[in-house]
Amino acid sequence: TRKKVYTHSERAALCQHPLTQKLLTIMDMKKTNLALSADVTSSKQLLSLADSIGPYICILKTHIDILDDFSPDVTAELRALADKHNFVIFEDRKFADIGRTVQHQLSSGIYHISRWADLVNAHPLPGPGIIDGLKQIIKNFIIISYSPTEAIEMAEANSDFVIGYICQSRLTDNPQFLHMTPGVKLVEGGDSLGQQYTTPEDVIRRKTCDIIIVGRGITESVDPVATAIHYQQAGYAAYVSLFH
Ligand code: 6AU
Repeated sequence: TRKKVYTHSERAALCQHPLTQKLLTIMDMKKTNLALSADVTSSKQLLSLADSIGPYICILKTHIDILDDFSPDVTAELRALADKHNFVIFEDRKFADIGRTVQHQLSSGIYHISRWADLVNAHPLPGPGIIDGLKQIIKNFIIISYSPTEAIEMAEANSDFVIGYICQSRLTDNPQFLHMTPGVKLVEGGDSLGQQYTTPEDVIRRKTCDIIIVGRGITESVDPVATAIHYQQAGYAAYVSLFH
């Protein structure tokens, strides 16, 4: 359990990293700890979700390589929507190779991720070279914590660059690091391919993580905007309840 619970605005003041400050300020101002995982394969659908749900989220998470009809216009429009609605774009690329290769994957190819993403993530598995490679090109990234010990070591050694973790429960009391949790639905359960779901309340209150990442719970609902508002309210109510 955490020793002290900080409000988003208290943490924004404590953090050094400009993107962490920006995210915590957005969370405070927009009253949201919801990240939308917009895992759709049509550009039109992606942009429509970003525009309609943008007001209720702090992060839009993309898998840009699943679009059937990608063009550079899509990422330009995503950037415009990020400015319009004030959210951060997180490309969930899960880099996992040697430094030189991840540099190319980040800045070259079809997607030119470093031109439009605020945030990317990486596996700690390949060792420090992955950090050094990414660091030369992009300013912000998150480590995936399938191996918590390595993830924490890497994050602490690179706190000018790493802003947090993808994890299922809080890994560290250090208020500089944001904890973001996928596998969230309003009702617990799973899918047919091994995904496990827990609730916003469980993630924010019991596991004391900071951000809920929600995909199909919103995108496959009958009314995605109304459902996103439900998740926003459930996630934020759980955060507010930490102070009572
Ligand atoms: O809510 P869902 O199940 O529709 O989507 C969950 C999203 C997907 C996954 O690629 C991602 O969260 N994810 C991740 C991330 C964010 O890195 C890690 C993980 O362990 N599990 C997971 O589902 O876009």
